Amino acid sequence: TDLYEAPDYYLLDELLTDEHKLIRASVRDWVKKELSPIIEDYAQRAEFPSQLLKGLAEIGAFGPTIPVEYGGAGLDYTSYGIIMQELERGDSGIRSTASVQGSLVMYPIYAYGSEEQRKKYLPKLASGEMMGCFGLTEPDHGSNPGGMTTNIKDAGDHYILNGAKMWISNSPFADIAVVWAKDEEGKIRGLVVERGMEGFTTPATHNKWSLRASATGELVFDHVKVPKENIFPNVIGIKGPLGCLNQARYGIAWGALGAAMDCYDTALRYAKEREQFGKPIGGFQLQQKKLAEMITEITKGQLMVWRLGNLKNENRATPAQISMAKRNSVETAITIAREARQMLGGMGITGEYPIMRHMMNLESVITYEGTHDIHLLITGMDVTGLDAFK
Ligand code: TGC
Ligand code: FAD
Repeated sequence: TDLYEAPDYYLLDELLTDEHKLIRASVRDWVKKELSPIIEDYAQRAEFPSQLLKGLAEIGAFGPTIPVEYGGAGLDYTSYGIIMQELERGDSGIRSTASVQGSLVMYPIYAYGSEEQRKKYLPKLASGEMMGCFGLTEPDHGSNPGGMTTNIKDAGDHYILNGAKMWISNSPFADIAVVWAKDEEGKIRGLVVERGMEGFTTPATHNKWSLRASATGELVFDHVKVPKENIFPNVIGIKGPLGCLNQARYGIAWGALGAAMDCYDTALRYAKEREQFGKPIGGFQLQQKKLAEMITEITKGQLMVWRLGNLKNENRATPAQISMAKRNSVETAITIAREARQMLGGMGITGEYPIMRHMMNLESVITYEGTHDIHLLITGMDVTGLDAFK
């Protein structure tokens, strides 16, 4: 079981409640028993392990912060972060599925939806009976989602939706899609599109070298009739989708550190066992430098997300603070994955160890939910007051 003990160099466990530790133990246990034994095989075959959905719902990975009356667990943001950390120690793609369902589908329905929409969708999404996806990015508008061209036109009791979204996690199997589109006045609105609506298709994206165990696809809308009751009444403008991203990016800040921990754990154990030149490679200074830097960066990252969690619990975390943590954690994880991969020598490129899979997954994580560059520019704008985007 020592395989699954997280590095805790600064005794951060003392900052967690008993409930946090219980949640962590139950998710960690599930990852160890259900996810880790199968994930490499699914990633190699580029297939999403859909049998995990039920278990993900049971451990409370879908919308843990959503209130109990709507099927959520009503947990705090530290708990949410811990769940994402443990899932991503298993695989970034499985964490993605949970991020999308909770932060990008359930959150907007809860925060911007009508009472009818909340009651109709949230309990089923929490239980995994219904799966969702989030359509913001378009073929020509990724970092600049405000330029989107997907649009709705008023047609009496319904809207007519046209356009296309690209790179959408979970789209190939989702039952519903939270879609962002411009109305006739150019204002961004969010609406729920259901599988089966005429003119709505979700072609899968193939040939990915990253997040291979996660399903990615497009959303194509060809004159789709969407009932007016499916539009979110309580938000207008780009701040709607960006508000969802705050939730998901916060979870990724914790999650990516989980991937980093798994790479560090693996490299540390390997370095103590693998002998060359008559002694364990962990006894050579060059390998110790790598391990020492890894644990230092993980520890700094842990402190950052713990503090961010507290700010989030108090509703004081700013979007720019969340950007900084998302960027830092992913940078930490991807650097650690690359160093850890080298420490395993040739074995590091095989599926016998999780490192190469984490490393390739993190190439998506550093790009989605705002690229590394975009988050840097958000920090730059925050500290200077000058907008480098426009
Ligand atoms: P800008 O002019 O700066 O702001 C427009 C309005 O939005 C407000 N705002 C925010 N509100 C809430 N949360 C945030 N994070 C916000 N950021 C900005 C802002 O205050 C303003 O409000 P108001 O009332 O004054 O109008 O907006 P902009 O159009 O210039 O864009 C800024 C920029 C570039 C930072 C933003 O568009 C951005 O973050 N781009 C990156 C796009 C992105 O992250 N896409 C992610 C797609 S979803 C995804 O990747 C899912 S992966 C899923 C998985 O985990 O598998
Ligand atoms: P671009 O925006 O074209 O960026 C290309 C490069 O230009 C990047 O390096 C970027 O940093 C740089 N750049 C852009 N603007 C600037 C600037 N102003 N200054 C300096 N450099 C700049 N989207 C969804 O809506 N829902 C999902 O579920 C979803 N899931 C995803 C899953 C995967 C596996 C992937 C890979 C992506 C997913 N995305 C999703 C899309 C993701 O959010 C976008 O890929 C991301 O926002 C970047 O957009 P882009 O790919 O169009 O790159």
